[in-house]
Amino acid sequence: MATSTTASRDLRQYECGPFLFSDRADHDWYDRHLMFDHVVSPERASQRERFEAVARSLRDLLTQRWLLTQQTQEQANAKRVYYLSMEFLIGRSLVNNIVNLGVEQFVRDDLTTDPQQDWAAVIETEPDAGLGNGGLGRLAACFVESLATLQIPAMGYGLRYEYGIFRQEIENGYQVEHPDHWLMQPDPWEVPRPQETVQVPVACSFRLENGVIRAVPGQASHLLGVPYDRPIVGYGGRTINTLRLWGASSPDVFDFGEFSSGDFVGAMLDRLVAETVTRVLYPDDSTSAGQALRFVQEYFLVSCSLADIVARFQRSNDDWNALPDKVAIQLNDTHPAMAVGELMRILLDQGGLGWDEAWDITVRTLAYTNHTLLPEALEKWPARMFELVCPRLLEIIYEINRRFLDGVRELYPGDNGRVETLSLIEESGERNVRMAHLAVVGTHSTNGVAAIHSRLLRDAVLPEFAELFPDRFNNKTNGVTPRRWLLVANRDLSSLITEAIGDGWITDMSRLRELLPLADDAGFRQRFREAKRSAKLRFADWLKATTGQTVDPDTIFDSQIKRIHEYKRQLLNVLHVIVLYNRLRDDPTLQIPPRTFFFAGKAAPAYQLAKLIIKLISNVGRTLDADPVSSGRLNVTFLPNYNVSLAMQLIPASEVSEQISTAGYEASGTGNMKFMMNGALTIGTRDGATIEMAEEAGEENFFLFGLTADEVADSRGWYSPGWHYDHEPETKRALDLIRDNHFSPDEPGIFGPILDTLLARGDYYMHLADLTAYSQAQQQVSALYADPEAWTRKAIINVACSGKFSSDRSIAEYASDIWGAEPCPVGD
Ligand code: 26Q
Repeated sequence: MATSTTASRDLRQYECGPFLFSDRADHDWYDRHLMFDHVVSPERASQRERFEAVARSLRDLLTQRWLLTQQTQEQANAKRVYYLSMEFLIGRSLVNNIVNLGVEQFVRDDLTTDPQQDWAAVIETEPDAGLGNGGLGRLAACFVESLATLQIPAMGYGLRYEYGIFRQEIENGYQVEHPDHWLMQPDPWEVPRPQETVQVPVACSFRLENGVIRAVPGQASHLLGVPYDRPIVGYGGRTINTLRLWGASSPDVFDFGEFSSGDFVGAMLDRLVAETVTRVLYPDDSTSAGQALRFVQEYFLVSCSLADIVARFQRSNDDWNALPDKVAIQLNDTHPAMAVGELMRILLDQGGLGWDEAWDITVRTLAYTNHTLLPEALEKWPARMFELVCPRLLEIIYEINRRFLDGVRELYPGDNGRVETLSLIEESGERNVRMAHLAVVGTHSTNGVAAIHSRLLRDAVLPEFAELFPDRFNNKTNGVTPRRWLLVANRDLSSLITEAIGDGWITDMSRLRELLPLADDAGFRQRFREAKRSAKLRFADWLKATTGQTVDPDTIFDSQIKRIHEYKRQLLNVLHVIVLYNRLRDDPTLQIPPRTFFFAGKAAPAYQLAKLIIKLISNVGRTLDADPVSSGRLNVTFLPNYNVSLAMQLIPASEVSEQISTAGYEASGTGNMKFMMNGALTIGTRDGATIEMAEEAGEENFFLFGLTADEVADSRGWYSPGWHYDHEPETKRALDLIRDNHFSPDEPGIFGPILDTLLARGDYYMHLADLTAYSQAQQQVSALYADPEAWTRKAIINVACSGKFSSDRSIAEYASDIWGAEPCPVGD
């Protein structure tokens, strides 16, 4: 690293976006941060210290633009979008910020001039901010980036979990969870704003009893919500929006009385309990276990965010009726659905409005996105939790329900069944609030995240609501940001695209269609293959360096990377691998193009079967490696600790994308889109957004197979996995091989629960129904791969037709159809 001011440091010499610079000629920010922030001599600075110094220099660089964005939006008094989400799966920010700011040249020339410095290693020291479980959290992160790129005044609100999604290690094939203390070292991107702390009233207080935190009903207290702001840089660096994450704290540092009397733990308790609220992300992505702490987290997010939104609104407006014209609040699933009650509370109790006026404003301000059809994921909260923590919200929810059901009775006299179905309150057993019902009734828009999902939501999950509110139900097909998932993740392919059609695609992905004619150009196909090859080599090097695992780039790279869940059917993939293995055992001379089957994903810590699936994948991998008949020809690799950074490495290198959920269960999927943009071919079911991807590219460029969602639903009554076992020899042999402990000689019987779900318990996700069709589709994949020209042609067509799946398109649709929000350009 150059520590002297040899080169001119004047930023104005660079083409680096619309920045404002002070008149100082001396811009050696990096050197200053490196030395002064940590009081370390630059030659001896660690990689981590170097990362922090680069990040802090970039923050300096973007500060004035960030402030200007806020001023511009405030002065314009433009309508603002607030995206409320319990999860933001951000990943690393350094390279994305450099690229979106357009300062690569500056960073290269000025910050990275030391030939000794290993910049790849510096980049790797940034923690992967894992404040989310999977798709829903990553979608929120893509959406805030697109909002900034489209220059829409917007803010994300979430929680500043001290521990993100756990770090996964694989020991002897088993998942082991470790805490992810990502904030151990100060995060250079966040700006704490203690002056803007908000109070969250809580109707109980807490005490420690034998090491367990217990609520004391009736003794009111409050929590503090401290904002930590992160810059969200739009592409081109013009708009820099804010992601505000709330950290929980308590008003009193400690009780001096207790401290003096020697009760040190008691003296610190309030603070301990308060900080527990944002200590850790719940690592479940599909079950709502009804934990009290999760309830408090949701309430805390809603209470802090609405207080902040309302304060912001009141700075420029004095009429509550203007709220829906100035504020649009999007609820990311039902997790923040208490916002319906909380906004009503503010309007009634603080604003002094009447019920009807308050209700009209609330409904017009809020909108709700549903992300799942799995019944076990639909949130219900016991009324007693509301009573304990926020009884006024419960009172308001009861009143919403009373008025709503009065209306229903008027429309459907005597139809008590319908009243029970629609009620916001579940009355059988313990009283529960049905959060999805609250969200539909209390908002003006309910959207699904892919066409098929929105249709099923309307027709199968909430038909009675759709009948009442037909205009509220709509679809917004998901998208992903092409900056992170193509431009940054895949430099080879993105350069090739830019060379061919210019760089307009970066902010207008529909332009990718201009690549279509090049699918028939042999020279372009050659270069496209070279880009894929270099991504494969880069991945192999990266994997070797970070985990020590080796992979053979001369094999087909086939990837299934996502949370481990039965409905996603990692088991179907493994069963097919075992089918291929049996074929090789029968005939070792069989020609099968060598493949590496990559798996990666985390299982919820309490989801035993998902954890056993990881063990099966690992053991199959080990067995096939050790068997000369399959070694080097069928490789199964489980990559530990799937996160955003791993996805950014593996997706560009992948040739086959596995999207094989039971039709009707994957709401959309977003990984599917990332693979498509990066030139992988998809083998998949007609589920989620995969259907729309195949529509865009043409089914002839996809490998679609298996039951449709309607067929799955129709066969529920009579489907019998045993029939497939009895009548399909390859299915039987694959299952028998597992049963005979071929993959578990040292732990006989361990895969019993997997065989049980597939055979004894009815195979709910219909693996066996689809196995034959899947194997046939896989055979077509192998056959096509043997013809590189035909393969590449389809891959290019896929990239060219992936434009629809940019989150810019999704956000533009939300902005015009749901939010009524418009760009607010930030000038120079
Ligand atoms: C709820 C209550 C208590 C604890 C945890 C939860 C919880 C947390 C996360 C429930 C669900 C989730 C996450 C769901 C999710 O990621 N859904 C995915 O959303 C993507 C974006 O729309 C879709 O592409 C995926 O299809 C969908 O599975």
